[in-house]
Amino acid sequence: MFNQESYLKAINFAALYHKDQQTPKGLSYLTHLSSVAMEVIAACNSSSLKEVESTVAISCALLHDVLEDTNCTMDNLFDNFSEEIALGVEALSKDKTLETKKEQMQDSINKLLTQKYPVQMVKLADRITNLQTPPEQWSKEKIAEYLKESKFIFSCLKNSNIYLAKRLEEKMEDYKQYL
Ligand SMILES: [Mn+2]
Repeated sequence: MFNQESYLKAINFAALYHKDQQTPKGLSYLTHLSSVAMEVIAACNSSSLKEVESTVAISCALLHDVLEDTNCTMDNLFDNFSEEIALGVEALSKDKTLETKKEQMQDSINKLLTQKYPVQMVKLADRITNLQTPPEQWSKEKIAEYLKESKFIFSCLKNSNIYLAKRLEEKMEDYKQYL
């Protein structure tokens, strides 16, 4: 079980910063954040995580794009959430000063590997959520590249949660239909 008040605090905070941001398909960005949180909640339930671990995982799920996509700073996170959550969100964020997407992904994985499993789980849940039908404008090459990157994420972080690892594996298998 997790703490419902923490969920409300995190989703309200995220909504305030993401404002009218949309997904590549034109949906409210909150659909992405709540879907990632939904995957994490399902995993927490089936893996009997402690309440404190679930709260870190679910809060990080709701906040995972707030540094990357909005003007929210680490100070804003530290003012509102525990150190574990703030540093978890930081590890889940790409360093956009790094030149290539590949370097950004490698750096993010390296940071995540220094974090506990509840934070690492969020990256698996994020990728599960992002493996829905690809946007129409994506080329076959881009789709293949995305699948390859997903396999890399899976191989690095699969030990964080067996339920999410299995779900990601199934999603990647299903995604091959778009190649
Ligand atoms: Mn995301």
